Amino acid sequence: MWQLIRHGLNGKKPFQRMWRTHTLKDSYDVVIIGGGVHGLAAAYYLARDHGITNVAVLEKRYIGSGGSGRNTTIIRSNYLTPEGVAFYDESVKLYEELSLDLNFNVMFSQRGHLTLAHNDSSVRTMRWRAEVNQIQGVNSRLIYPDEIAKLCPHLDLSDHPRYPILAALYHPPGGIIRHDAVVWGYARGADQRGVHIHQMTEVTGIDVEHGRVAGVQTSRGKIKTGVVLNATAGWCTLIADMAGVRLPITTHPLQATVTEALKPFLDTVIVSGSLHVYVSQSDRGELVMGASIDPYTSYSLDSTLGFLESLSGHMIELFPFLSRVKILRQWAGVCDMTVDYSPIMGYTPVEGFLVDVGWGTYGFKAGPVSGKRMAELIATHKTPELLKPFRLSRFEEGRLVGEKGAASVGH
Ligand code: PYC
Repeated sequence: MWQLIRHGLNGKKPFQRMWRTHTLKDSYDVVIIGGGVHGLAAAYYLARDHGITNVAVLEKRYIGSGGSGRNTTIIRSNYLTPEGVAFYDESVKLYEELSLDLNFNVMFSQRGHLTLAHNDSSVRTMRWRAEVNQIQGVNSRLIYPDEIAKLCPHLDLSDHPRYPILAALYHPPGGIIRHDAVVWGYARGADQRGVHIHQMTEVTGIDVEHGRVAGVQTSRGKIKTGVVLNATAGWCTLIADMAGVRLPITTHPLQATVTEALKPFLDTVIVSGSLHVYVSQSDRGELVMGASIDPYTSYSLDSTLGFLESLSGHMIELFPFLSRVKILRQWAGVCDMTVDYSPIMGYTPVEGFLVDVGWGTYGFKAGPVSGKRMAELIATHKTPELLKPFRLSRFEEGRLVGEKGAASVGH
């Protein structure tokens, strides 16, 4: 506040930049490809927890311009697999402390998260999720229409809708966050500890010699390094191909949209797997909404009318009074999907080339934990327990982590 007033009065003195620009050095100890929440968090924890600061984060556009700036900002840990629940739970805990940790307000609003069940089989799945969550100490439980009505009185809870609401998985710690603030906070924290953040720096090749990473070629020159972390979303297979590593991933668009600002009425996050919608109300009053991934592989960031029509139809089934509300804007991101809806983290067959990829529609909520644990792996050369289930080799070992608690993937 005082800073704003001072700035207004002295007019000319610009705000201090949150991170600096640097010339690209010839070599770094660690090169992180991707300046989203995952790459920046990994850089931050490498520096903060392990004193590894000779680190470059390479971003082909501006930081947060990929999935980190395109998601619908939902944070939760009410997954189905024990591996997923433990992993995302650590992320929620890190997010709870993040404003203090970064000394930057990331506006985490733990307003509660409801996943609606419209038929007997989804009630069963929600009960199953609640039990897995509770066994692992995660606050989730099954609730019924009388309690749902108290949390969200505007939902159509009558018995006439095509998809009546029978129950919901209620997850009080879930909520939404300010995604740009998370990216900027991690960037500032990493920069303050000596990490170099290079925006507008595209990776064009990865040098591998005798099965080991030797360097990275970029649009601004070559870098020598022994450790490369692929923390990209959308283009992770293209980057891995440069190192000669094939990833079992396909890439799909995921669209989202917001309405005009409305008087606050929605205090929780609402998700319906059967209707393929999720919605929250932002602090500006807009409804932030999304649906399933587009059912075709593509790198397209186009918005389609088909998406908007089906999303609006489903939203009106849940909230009939929204039928006259206007759409303000629409956008898309690209999601790297694995067959088990779980990410891939850790070593690859190329020594020194690590991945933090396959984040589908669940990447933003995992940024802190993946950053922290990938940093630990790079620093200690020991795979943390939380990361082991998500190793690349699980696909050839047949040890998939079928994560049916992932949203917006239309199981
Ligand atoms: O997993 O909560 C989720 C989610 C919301 C939107 C996309 N994924």
